[in-house]
Order: sequence, then structure tokens, then C-alpha cells
Amino acid sequence: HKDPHFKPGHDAMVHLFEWKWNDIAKECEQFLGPMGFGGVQVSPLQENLVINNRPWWERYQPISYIWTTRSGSREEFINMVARCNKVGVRIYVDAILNHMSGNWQNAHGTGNSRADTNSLSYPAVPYTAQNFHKPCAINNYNDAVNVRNCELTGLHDLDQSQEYVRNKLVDFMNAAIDVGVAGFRIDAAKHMWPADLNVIYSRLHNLKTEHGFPANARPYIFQEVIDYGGKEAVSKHEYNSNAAVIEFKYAGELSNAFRGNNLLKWFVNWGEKWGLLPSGDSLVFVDNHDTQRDNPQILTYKNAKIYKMAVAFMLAHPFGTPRVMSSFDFQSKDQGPPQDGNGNINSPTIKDDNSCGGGWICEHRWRQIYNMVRFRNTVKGTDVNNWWDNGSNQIAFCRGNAGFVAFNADQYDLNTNLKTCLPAGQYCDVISGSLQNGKCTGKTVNVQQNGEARIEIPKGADDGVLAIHVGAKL
Ligand code: QV4
Ligand code: CA
Repeated sequence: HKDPHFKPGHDAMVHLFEWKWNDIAKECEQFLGPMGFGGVQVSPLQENLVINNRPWWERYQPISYIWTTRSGSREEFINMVARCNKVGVRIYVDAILNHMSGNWQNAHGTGNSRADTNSLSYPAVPYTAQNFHKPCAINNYNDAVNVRNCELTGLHDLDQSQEYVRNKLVDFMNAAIDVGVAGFRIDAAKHMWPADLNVIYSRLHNLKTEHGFPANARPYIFQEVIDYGGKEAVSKHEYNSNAAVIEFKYAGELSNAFRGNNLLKWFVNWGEKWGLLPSGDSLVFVDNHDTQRDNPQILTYKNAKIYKMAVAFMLAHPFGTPRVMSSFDFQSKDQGPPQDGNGNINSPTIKDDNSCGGGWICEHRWRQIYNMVRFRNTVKGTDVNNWWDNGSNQIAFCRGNAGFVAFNADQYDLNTNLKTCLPAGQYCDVISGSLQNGKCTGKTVNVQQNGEARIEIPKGADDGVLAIHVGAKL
């Protein structure tokens, strides 16, 4: 369950947070496929509670396993998965297995199902009170039983040790696998027993060859276990034997350093030496839909220059399976996606320069980000070599003989001759521009016969990164 099954020539996934299925299908065809993205994490598929003013977080309050949400209908979902697979882009579903909704008066769902939440009755599944843990509040992260058998912010906590509950969850996931999804994000995995999860994973179908997967392929599973390395009863190490884990420490350390609280030179041994899980077990990222709202330490689209540097570092470095965040603009924590007066989600608009409008940020359409996905594809299979740093926040490294990247996070210019490891010639810096019709729209870097080049990143430059690779040679 640790292989994302990206197609050759594709790498990295993007979380298209709150996008509609039809818009994702179009995005796969028009942008993600051609740009070499590996996959999309989509918002939850299961029917959720309709909550006043339609905050984004209503999607994390399931009411049934019917595939009707504000992202679209069952037919639209199936159509999206097929169209994305066809252009080499995988779909990963955000699966909420830990709980159903919290208490709500007159609860009704996005598929019109009803529930009596106060008596833990969800007839559209159906679940009754006996399928849940006896309600208690999670209030002690030093007690694994409290963390796993009580309610996360009042969300009714399913008992995954019951065969009946397991079967409901497995059937839901298998139905998604059968229409072609490549895997799942496991929401709130910390709040479920690893042994129960392993039984559930073991019962999942293989991915089907008819959707372009290899024979006997297992679904990719990446589990949400928030573990920054502090002391808590539950740790990420309990979860990475059978499936991948979302590496929050990775995200925390990247933001910390690019904010200026740790020197970039220390990234010379970035990886397990920092207390991260093994690379093959790690889903890595800079920000996610929670941390961009509730963790002021984490970099987001609102800190554009250093955010792009952190994302570029993630994509340039071989550690982990990277996930790019794609947000909608928000002013307050609860604000839902761009929507009309009836609560229908609006589609993003796409401008001439590739960027999005209509309230959608689309970080994945920022040149500094999508060109680094191409970089990652081009250097695949190589290691980090010829690390250079200035003893501070200017760093550079090669990826075999295929790519070279440099960062300047110091408050003074970077202007020096560095080994690029690339064959001699003219290269287009894919951060300041792109190679279009044989011409570079950004800076050109001249690599000498000895593999060295003059690398310049002035302190006030728009971008604090420079990246060149053999796929963008003039
Ligand atoms: C309120 C009170 C509670 C009270 C409850 C009683 O605050 O004290 O017990 O009513 O009914 C929303 C509201 C929250 C409300 C709750 C229940 O914000 O105020 O409780 O609903 O109605 C998202 C949001 C949550 C939201 C939830 C469900 O972040 O705010 O709660 O959706 O709508 C830990 C976990 C980790 C988790 C993270 C947020 O270890 O697993 O907290 N992350 C995932 C998702 C996240 C999602 C959930 C889990 C829940 O990434 O987006 O929470 O599915 O770190
Ligand atoms: Ca639980």
C-alpha cells in the first residue's frame, strides 16, 4: 500500500481541495496530464451533513456512503476517474473511516439522507448506536484509548473492531477502487487502531488492469497521523508497516527553515536523520487544508515568495511522495469554497497566463511549482549529489547529471560559480520562465565544459530559487 502507482512521466499529486468532479476531469485533461502531474487528492466522496453557511469542514461530517456531495454526483465522479486515468493522472479519495457527523438538529445530507445524530442513528448506511463507541470526548493525547475510542470534536466515533462496521467501510472503498481510484488518504488515522486498519486494508481489492494499473497492484494508502515528534501516546511509527503516513514533521521543518528559523545548510542530510519516516513510507507536503488555517508556523500561498521556495525544495529533493496544495482564497477559518447564493460551488476561471480566478488560488498553476513537477520527472531515479552551501542559507545541489537547483534565503546576493553536473550548453531557468518554442522566457544559464555555471540569485529577486534540467536545454 506504499506505491502511488504514478504513470511513467508523471509524479507528485495535487490536492484539489473542494473542487467539483467535472472541473477536476477537465483539469486532468487540460493541465495536469500535459504537465506531468501524477495524481489528485480529491475532497471526500461520501455524503456529508449540510451545515449552515456551508463551511468547508462540513465535508468531514459523513452521514452515509452515498456518492453525492457538493463536488458532484456519482456519475460525475465515475466520469472524472476515467478521464483522469486516461491522461495518466491518478485519483486518491479522502476517506473518513473514523467517524460520522457530530450532533445536529434536523440533520440532512448532501444526498438528502436524514439522520438522528443525537441518537447515533444513520439509516442511510445503516448504523445505529451500537456501531459506535460510547460517546466520550478526546481530551488526553497521552492516552491511546482516549484518542482512539472517544470523539474527535464531537464527531460520533465508529467502532472499527466490529465486523459490521469494517464491512461497510471496506465496501465503500472497494466500490471506489472498482471504478478506478488509485488509493486513499485515511482521515484521522491516529484515532483508529492500527490493527483494525490493517484488517480493512487487507480486504481491499487490487487495482484493476483495465484502468491501466499493473497486475496485483494494491491501492496506495496514506494515513493522517499528525506527529511532529513530540511526546504523545500515539506515534507515526505504529502506522508505517503496511501503508504510507503523511509526514507532518517534514512539513514543519520545511516551513521552519524557509521562515528563517533554521539554516538551509542543515538540509544536507534531509531525511531519516531528521527523525522522518523512511522515504518510501512518507507522503510529504508543505501545507494542507488544516495547517494553512490553524497553524501560523506553516507557510502557505499567503507567503508567496518563501512558500514557492519551500515547495520547490520539496519537488527538487527525492525524499518522499510529494503533495502540492491547491487552495481557495480565504479570510476566515470556516469560509467555504467559492459558491453561489444557493450553495453550489463555483468553477475556477482560468486566465491567459495559466493562473486561476474566481476565488481559487491554484498553486499548482504557478509556474515555479508546475515547472518543478517537470523537473522532478526529468531527474527521477537520481540522487542528490554535489551539495553546496555557503555555510548559511544559500544552498545548491545536483540530481545526477539531469538537474541542478539553487536557493538563496540569505539577505544578500548569491553570485558564484557552481558545479551544475549538467552537459555544457545553455539552459532555461524554469523558475523565472519556461522554455517555449525553443526560447527561454526567463533567465538563461550558461554551463561551461567543466560543468560549472555562474549562478545568480539577487536578494531582492522575485524568486529565491533557480532550477535547470536537461529537459529545458536551449
Ligand atoms: C463543536 C465543538 C466541540 C464539541 C462539538 C459537539 O467545538 O468541542 O464537542 O461541537 O458537537 C467541526 C467544528 C467543531 C465542531 C465539530 C463537530 O469545527 O467546532 O465541534 O465540527 O460538529 C475538520 C475541521 C474541524 C471540524 C471537522 C468536522 O478541522 O474543525 O469540526 O472537520 O466538520 C486532530 C486530528 C486530525 C484532524 C485535526 C483537525 O488528529 O485527524 O485534528 N484532521 C482531520 C482533517 C480535518 C477534519 C477531521 C480530521 C475530522 O484533516 O479537516 O476536521 O474529519 O489533529
Ligand atoms: Ca476512533
